[in-house]
Amino acid sequence: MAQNKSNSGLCTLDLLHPRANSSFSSTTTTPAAVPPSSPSSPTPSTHRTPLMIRTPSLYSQDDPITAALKPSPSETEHERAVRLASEAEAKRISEQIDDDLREERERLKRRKGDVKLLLLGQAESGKSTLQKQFQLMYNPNSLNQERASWTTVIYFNVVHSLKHILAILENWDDSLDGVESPGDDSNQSHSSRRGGFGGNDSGSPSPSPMDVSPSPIRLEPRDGGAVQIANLRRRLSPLIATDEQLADRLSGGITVSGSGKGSVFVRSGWQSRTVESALGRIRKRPSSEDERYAREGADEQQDPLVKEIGRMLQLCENDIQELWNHPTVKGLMAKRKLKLDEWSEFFLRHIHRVAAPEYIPSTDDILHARIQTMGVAEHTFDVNLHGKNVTWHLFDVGGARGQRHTWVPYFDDANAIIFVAPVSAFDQYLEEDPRTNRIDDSLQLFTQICSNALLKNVHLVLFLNKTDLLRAKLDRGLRVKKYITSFGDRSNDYETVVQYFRAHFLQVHRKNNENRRVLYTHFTSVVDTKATQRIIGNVRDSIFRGYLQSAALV
Ligand SMILES: Nc1nc2c(ncn2[C@@H]2O[C@H](COP(=O)(O)OP(=O)(O)OP(=O)(O)O)[C@@H](O)[C@H]2O)c(=O)[nH]1
Ligand SMILES: [Mg+2]
Repeated sequence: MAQNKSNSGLCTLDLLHPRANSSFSSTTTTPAAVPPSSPSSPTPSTHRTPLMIRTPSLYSQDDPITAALKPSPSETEHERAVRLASEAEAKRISEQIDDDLREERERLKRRKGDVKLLLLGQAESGKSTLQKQFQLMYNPNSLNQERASWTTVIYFNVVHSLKHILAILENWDDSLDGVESPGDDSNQSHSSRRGGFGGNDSGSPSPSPMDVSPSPIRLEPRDGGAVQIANLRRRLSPLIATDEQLADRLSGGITVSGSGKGSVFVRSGWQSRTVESALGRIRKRPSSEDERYAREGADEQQDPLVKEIGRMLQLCENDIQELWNHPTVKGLMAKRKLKLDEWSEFFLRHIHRVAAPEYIPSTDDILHARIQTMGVAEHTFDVNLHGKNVTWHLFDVGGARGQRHTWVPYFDDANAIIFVAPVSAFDQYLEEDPRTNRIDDSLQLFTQICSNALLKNVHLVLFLNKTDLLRAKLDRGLRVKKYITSFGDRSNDYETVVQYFRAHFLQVHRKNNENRRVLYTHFTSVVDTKATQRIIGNVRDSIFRGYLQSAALV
């Protein structure tokens, strides 16, 4: 559920309480509300002449509020009926508020013993992917329930990637003959700072199962290649045109500025809202049929839009394969003139499966799917350790610069933070600020977290993430020195590079560590379920030890 802390704190609730009671209960005329110390207080039958039978008391005409709310002496029967009805409604609301407050107080009391864990880090660092790993580990049923709704995201990722490829190709139509040499990386200095990504920067380490069928036609570079791409563009255009509808479906019509890639931000709970919004557009099915769909986890398939795009993908699969395997596309990628995000490459490589009829995303697909988090999303699950059941609240935040102000209200009662920094991003720049190198931004952000007074006692864990993509980039020959000059002439191998980045984060921590707290560091690839779940187990144990000590439970 998306949280708005400023509206759910004790302070707000305490202010509401007395107002609700004072307004309503002092004016009610039902016998239950008559104060016991006021035997002569009005009953419904005496309401017409209240002044005559009321004795001066705390509850009577001395009280200006009571006086102001007093029925008029000339009140008609009809007016009286209306007034009584509205008083009854007011009482009902007042009682409902009391019930809500009682429930909220209970919830807060229960929450006191809970563990609150924040996932922090820049956009695309892997926070939501890590959250999915927690979900898989502690609440796998919930991931199954929302499995079908990920189809919309994955279709969006595919359509958006195709749109991006065709947009880049548009600018290269005139010079197709210059890009026929995949592997030629001589022109890297021309690479834009728009934030291209590892997947394709690093190239596919091995040909994908889907890459086996080469483009059926080998055309002359200039004219033939251009004609072939023009034909593909024409045939794919109805599919590409669904990009905005899909974005709209996912975001619920909310657009967030500052996302240059035209990506979509979603608030937590989007999974059920996407389904609801789809259901609202179609005729209600008989309940038995509904159950069957729910059982099969195929609710999302009821969405006519998603269904239609599934059908289009099926029809376009060969065209997508042809575009993806086109020598021009491969050449532009090799020259880093076309930069695709890691998820784009992942889903294009698996297009045969994604475009299949009745496609349901696998767990691996869900881990690779990309959708930006807006605000703060809370996920709750129970963790049993040494026979003790403790509720954990995981707060997954939006990492883009425009989202970071939403983190602060969660700082004051956090027990632990996992800070996620993508070490593969040494050659990438912020989408929000193309002048800022991503590693640099992560270090700045980590400095702010380490030095924040509200967080000085919080258990701190650092995930140096996307190590798989870092390894692939280095294997492909990308040089760290080119992007981070301070790296100097160190060896460009994986071990040297990760230790170099780690040392920088440790230094930030050391310089901002008055409380001498420990920093737990892990090298991670959070799309790797087995390795990540082992690390989550370690993190859970270390957080739990600190939690038990601070809660004086041992
Ligand atoms: N290969 C690989 N991909 C990763 C890894 N971690 C995350 N990704 C992918 O990177 C993309 C972005 O990850 P998210 O978890 O959505 O990033 P985020 O930090 O939640 O981003 P915001 O919500 O915008 O703050 C997704 O497509 C993930 O599948 C990793 O370790 N390796
Ligand atoms: Mg996220």
